[in-house]
Amino acid sequence: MKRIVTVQDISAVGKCSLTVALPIISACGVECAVMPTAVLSTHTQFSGFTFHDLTDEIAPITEHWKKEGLTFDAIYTGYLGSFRQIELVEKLHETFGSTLIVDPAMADNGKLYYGFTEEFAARMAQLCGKADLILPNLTEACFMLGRPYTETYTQAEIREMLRELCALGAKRAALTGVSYEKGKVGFEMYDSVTDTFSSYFGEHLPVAYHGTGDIFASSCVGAMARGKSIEDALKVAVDYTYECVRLTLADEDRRDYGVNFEEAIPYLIERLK
Ligand code: PXL
Repeated sequence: MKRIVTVQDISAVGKCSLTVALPIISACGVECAVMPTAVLSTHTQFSGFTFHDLTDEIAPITEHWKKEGLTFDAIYTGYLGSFRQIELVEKLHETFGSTLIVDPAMADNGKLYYGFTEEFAARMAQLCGKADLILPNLTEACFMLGRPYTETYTQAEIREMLRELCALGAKRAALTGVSYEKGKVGFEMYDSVTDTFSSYFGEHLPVAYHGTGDIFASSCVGAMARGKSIEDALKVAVDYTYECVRLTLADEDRRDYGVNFEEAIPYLIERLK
């Protein structure tokens, strides 16, 4: 069985970061070790959330894992809250040398999340430069490239951005939430190793739920660890994320802060067969 480690916060309520990465990656049949970076009462889109930083735990945990001779097939990072956490992730990567997958979770809909700055986005771009695969949405890509955010774009513009993202140093960049046609949404990826583009689109439901980026990245990582090619893993992520949103809309008791990813887990398991 493959073992990966994911580095992100625990938002106790909010259906994002570790509370989705751990169940989704486990459901894929992959061991998911966790490096929790902070504990929050909820994600930062709620008001009045509590926050307890765990940055000081990262180096000792890394040291212990090293002493135990542990190895990881991949390191997957999500929401990181500070410059120091990025630096410690770089150390973790130097220590274990595994495949690095970075979801630079820090912005959406043209805006940075609470607490982030343009300087942080520039530092995140440096971490992305060390990755085998990065999974930004369009807003995150624009902040990392210092480009203005626009809601409309052509495929040529997306491809230009993907080349620029790989010019940061990332081997492969997949832009998520890409839509060239009304009613369709998916990814476009550039693989700088093979100099090829690929894309895939599913049905676009006219809603925006928080946490879908984390669900997309987690299912992609799980599918890769199960032996799917990166392109096929990204397709699994598109289909699973769609299924999560579809089931959420069908649920009269749905929460407004996240999607019913749990209900879609049987679909994910089937989709991986
Ligand atoms: O889903 C990204 C995310 C993760 N963790 C925390 C967040 C957010 C988005 O706002 O606030 C704490």
